[in-house]
Amino acid sequence: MRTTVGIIGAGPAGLLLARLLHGAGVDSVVLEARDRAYVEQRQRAGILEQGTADVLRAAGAGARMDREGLRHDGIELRFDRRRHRVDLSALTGGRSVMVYAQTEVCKDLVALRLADGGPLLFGAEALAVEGAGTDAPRVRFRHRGREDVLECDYVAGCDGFRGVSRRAVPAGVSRVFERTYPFGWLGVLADVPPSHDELVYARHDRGFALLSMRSPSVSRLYLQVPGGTQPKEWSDEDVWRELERRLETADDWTLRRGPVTQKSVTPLRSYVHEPMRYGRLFLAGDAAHIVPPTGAKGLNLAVGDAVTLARALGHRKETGSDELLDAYSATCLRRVWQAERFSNDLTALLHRAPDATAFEDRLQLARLERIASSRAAGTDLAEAYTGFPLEGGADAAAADG
Ligand code: RFL
Ligand code: PHB
Repeated sequence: MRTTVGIIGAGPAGLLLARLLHGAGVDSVVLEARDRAYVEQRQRAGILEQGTADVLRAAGAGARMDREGLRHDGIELRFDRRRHRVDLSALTGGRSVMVYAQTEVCKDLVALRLADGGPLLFGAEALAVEGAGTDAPRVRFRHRGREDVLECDYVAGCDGFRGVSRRAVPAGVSRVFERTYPFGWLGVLADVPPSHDELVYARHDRGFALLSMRSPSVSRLYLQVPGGTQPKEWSDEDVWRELERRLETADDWTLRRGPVTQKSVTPLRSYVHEPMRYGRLFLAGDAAHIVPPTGAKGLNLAVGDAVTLARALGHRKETGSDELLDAYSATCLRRVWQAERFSNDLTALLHRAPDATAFEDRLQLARLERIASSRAAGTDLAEAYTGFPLEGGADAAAADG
């Protein structure tokens, strides 16, 4: 099998890249290890930055998002039993975020890819990327029990944090920067209308809690839990009681309970692999970097990488110039590191470390007070939360594609 761009992984990064390349007249093959149901149903992100929503619209993947997604102009910070609304729009000159689940983004992009004529191979597991440093890279993969080879001009490693593509970068070239946190998030999905119309981020002496949503009738809730926690250690009753404690306010706000339909634990990690390119292999999304979910940045970074790579490959096709491909890693990493910084800061602001001292508790509260009382501090949070601009602009990028 032969193609111009071999794309490993049909998560948001790989699917969006395939769509943008199709628009730019660059052919590609997408290899996805899992089946379609897995890709479309895995519960993960829920918040799209405004720039991400703009990219999806310009790529022709925004119609259902605009009908069913929920535009949010603010978030609530909760601490000391008090509530403070961060008015994202007022602080950023009108920017907002969109509540639209990753599962739905993936469904929309899979449907478009199939309508574009594919190819998108489910159950096709990449085993290795070979010859990344040559002009003729190849992806060895297994599909329906048979081994096969995809010959490419370029390979896009969009295979997530546990994928194989990163391994094709020689050890002497790779640099890894990482931090693991001594806690994780227990996440539940519940069939109950959200108890607040915006997201609530709560700092509590017992640990962080987050109230989010998937739709007007489905809540998504998270609790900070110790590292290594198993979901089965928490009964539904335990989860609700703990959420009530951490989200409690001095006013008459109450938490609505409902049937829990899913429960899982995610470890928290920060990770960056540099460079994001080796020869003709380009890493995008979680394959190259991970952030703790606190800042809701992971999916948005994956989208940014896909846009930057699609633009560079389109430019190469149009002009024969490698200029944007050569700049790919550095261009992405500038934005990645801003998201790493923000995600780490917000995690530190809202979580309680197992060894936190009373002094550190007071500092957290002072920082939260500062965000609540200073327009400058609030603006800093609001700008980062609604998203850092894409170099070259989202519209320009998607219009290319
Ligand atoms: P993905 O989504 O992991 O997709 C990678 C795909 O590659 C496939 N694959 C392979 N295919 C072929 N051969 C192989 N050898 C392969 N190995 C792997 C996998 O099956 C998979 O389909 O990576 P991508 O596209 O880079 O997308 C990244 C995002 O999924 C991730 O950053 C976000 O989900 C992070 N995240 C959030 N991001 C946000 O922007 N906003 C949020 O609100 C948000 N909340 C979250 C999150 C992640 C969470 N978890 C579970 C980690 C909340 C949580 C709890
Ligand atoms: C989610 O709804 O899954 C979600 C929302 C905000 C975050 C992280 C996850 O910061």
